[in-house]
This record gives sequence, structure tokens and C-alpha cells, in this order.
Amino acid sequence: MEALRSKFLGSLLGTAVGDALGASLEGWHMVDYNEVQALAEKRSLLIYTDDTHMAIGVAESLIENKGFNGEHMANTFIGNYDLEPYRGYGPGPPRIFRMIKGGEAWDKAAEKLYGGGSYGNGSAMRIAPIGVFYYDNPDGLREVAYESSRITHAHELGKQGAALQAYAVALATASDPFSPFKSADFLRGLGNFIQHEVYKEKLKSIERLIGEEDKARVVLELGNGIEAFNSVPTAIYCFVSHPRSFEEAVVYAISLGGDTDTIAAMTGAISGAYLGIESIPERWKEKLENRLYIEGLAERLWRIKRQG
Ligand code: F2R
Ligand code: MG
Ligand code: MG
Repeated sequence: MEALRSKFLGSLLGTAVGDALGASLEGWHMVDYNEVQALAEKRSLLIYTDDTHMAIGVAESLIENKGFNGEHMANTFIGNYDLEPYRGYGPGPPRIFRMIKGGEAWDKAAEKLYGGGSYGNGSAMRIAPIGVFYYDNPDGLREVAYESSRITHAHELGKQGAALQAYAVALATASDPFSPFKSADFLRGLGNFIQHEVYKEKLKSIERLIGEEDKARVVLELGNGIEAFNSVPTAIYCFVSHPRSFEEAVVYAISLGGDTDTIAAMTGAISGAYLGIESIPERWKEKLENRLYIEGLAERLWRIKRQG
């Protein structure tokens, strides 16, 4: 049971540490691995962005309701955004929050964006609490991932991206880090779960790319962009190609450039769920903004899970 607690804490803190480390390089080109390390060491405080701010909202709402409640989660996002709108949100969510505040239904507003909903990575980047909480219930996880995505990201590729990231966190939570990691099994599990061809193809590319030294090739095939399909598979690749080290997986994710905070947040969520909180370097954890609050949320989620 202690191991599971460590995984809950590792996934939520892994999200925040990855996000905060990647934030200063978001939108950049590829960066040398050592340069990322040097930048991380220079920072005195690791400040997180919308990725973590929204993951906090997901966790708060799951805790308050002991499970998923869409209207409550939407209102939690809105309340948190109103308090801290400066977290670097994508363009879509604030527009949706305004629509809901103006009377639009929580599960309808997001359909009005981008002619059929957003496929941005905003609903996948915040999904770690759902991945750990529903780690042993794939059907429940899929439904809650879709429904939670629908608040801001109604496009099928947005919803399925969120579900794929949640299931990667879930599989990592269920996997024993003391047994040899089998990337083919992990990827097969994800391939059997996900339904959309775009993601199925990307998962096949991940398997082919393992061991690839040319980062440009990885970015070319998997992407490093703001779209869910150009970032969720990339984060999965960062994890499966560095399964034994949180630090290596996250620094590698940032070194790929592009949407660095988000790809590192999602990589950190999977790696932290697999290896546990002890795997996150202490020198990073101690500099993380609101560390105790985020740890507290993970602890409370775990306790609710333990009580059944
Ligand atoms: N917003 C940012 N980074 C920009 C600068 C931040 C800066 N450091 C600062 O502090 O201000 N990062 C965050 O946004 C990403 C998540 O975005 P989200 O929540 O998915 O937003 P949105 O608007 O739904 O989608 C993002 C873009 O994707 C394109 N897009 C989405 N659906 C589309 C569709 N159906 N058709 C065409 N395009 C679509 C649009 O360009 C959207 O604007 C994370 O990186 C987070 O860190
Ligand atoms: Mg961000
Ligand atoms: Mg980002």
C-alpha cells in the first residue's frame, strides 16, 4: 500500500516538476541535454504553469466528490483560473470559462470552439489525478477521461489524447518498478486501449524509435507541438525510452523543444507513477512552488482510493 501511495504522490508531483522545469523553454527549439540540466540548477524556485494549475483543479474536484462530477470540475477550473489567470493558459479554456459563467452548460460550451472542439493538449496535460485514481478500472478511466476532457476539449482527438495519457499513467501505476521494464508490453497495452487510428499509428512509431539517437527524427515522427496527437505520444516515448530514471526522462523531454512544459509534465506524470515520489530528485522537489499542497492532494486522493 505504501508503494501505491508513493506512485500517487510521484505522478502528481512529477507533473508539477516536469511542467515547472520545462516552462522556461516552452516554444523553444531543441536544446542540449546538459543545457537543460544547467538551466534547471540555476532556478531558485520552480514555478508551475496552467498544466499543474489545472491538474490541481482535477484533483481538488475528485477529492471533494470522491469521484468525477463534471459540473463541479468545470466550476473548480473556473474558480482557480479567476484566482490565478497568469499561469500561461492556452487560448481556449478562458473563452470556455467565460461561456460557462455566461450560462452555457459545462458539457456543451467546448463544442463551440474551433468548429467542433479543441484537440489541444490541455485536457491531457492535467489528467494525472484521473490516471492514478482510476488506475485499476480502464472502462471507468476512459469514461472519466472523456468527460473531464469535454469541459474544455471536445474534439475526438483531444478526448482520446487525454484518455491515452491517463491510461499511460494508469499502466505505470499498476506496473512493478522492481521488475524489468518491458516497453513492448507497455505499448501493446496502450495500443489495445486506444481506439483512434492516429494514436495507434503513433504508438507503432514509438516502438520503432526506441534507441533512436537523432532527436530531430523523434520530433519529426512524433511531434513536439501543442496538439494532443503531437505531444501525448512524445511524452510516452520519453518515458519508455528512459524507464529507470525520472530525471533522464524529463530532461530528455525538455531537450526535444516545442511544448516543453507540457511534454515534460506528461512525461513526469508517467515516470512518477511508475517509479514513485522517491525517484524525483530532492533538489528539484524542494524548489517546487506549493509542493506541500500538491503532495497533500495526492495523499488525500490515495486515502479515498484506499477506503474504496
Ligand atoms: N499557452 C501556452 N503557451 C503559450 C505561452 C505561454 C507563456 N509562457 C505565458 O506565460 O503566457 N501553453 C499552454 O497551452 C497549451 C494547452 O493549450 P490548450 O488548453 O489545449 O488550448 P487550446 O486553445 O484548446 O488549444 C491550443 C491550440 O491548438 C490549436 N487547436 C486546437 N484545436 C484545434 C482545432 N480543432 N482546429 C485547429 N486548431 C486547433 C489552436 O491553435 C489552439 O490555440 C499547453 O502547452 C499549455 O502549457
Ligand atoms: Mg503550461
Ligand atoms: Mg505547454
